[in-house]
Amino acid sequence: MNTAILLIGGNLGDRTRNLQQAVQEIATTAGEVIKTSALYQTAPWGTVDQPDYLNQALEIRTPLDALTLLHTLLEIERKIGRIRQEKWGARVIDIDLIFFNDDIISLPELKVPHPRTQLRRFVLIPLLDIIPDYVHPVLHQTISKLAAICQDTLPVHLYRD
Ligand code: PH2
Ligand code: MG
Ligand code: MG
Repeated sequence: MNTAILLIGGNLGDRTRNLQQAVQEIATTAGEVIKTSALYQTAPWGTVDQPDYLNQALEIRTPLDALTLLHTLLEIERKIGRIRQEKWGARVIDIDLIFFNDDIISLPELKVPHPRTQLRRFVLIPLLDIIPDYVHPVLHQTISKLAAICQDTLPVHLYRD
């Protein structure tokens, strides 16, 4: 069995419902959902001219290897209605693989740990809820430490429906 950390997010349509559907699909096709963070409303990173996102971090236990998991997650994105357009543009659902065990993977289609994890509060703050003491396998610092030193200032707020 493998432990994977995912970040899900979206900023179009019924955001809460889309995240809920993603969690449900992940549970049925990718693996058991062990931990879920709170939902966070987050300012868009990258391209600013788009609505705020909702983001949530998940820990799952999965029998799938990393590439099979990636393809399974992309299939779930398609099922929920994602149309891939511009990089960093608005989307109904995005499911990113952040960590996979303590593995370091560098393939054209998959980089793990996700290379921009430490630069983004919209990733680090949800991760703090579920794995504050996890040591980043490349940077050798905990999520708590990475969150404390992160230079990103974009707002991330606990979301209440
Ligand atoms: N995802 C992006 C680009 N920008 N900004 C926020 N706040 N949340 C995201 O999930 C996000 C983003 C590309 O995947
Ligand atoms: Mg993403
Ligand atoms: Mg993605």
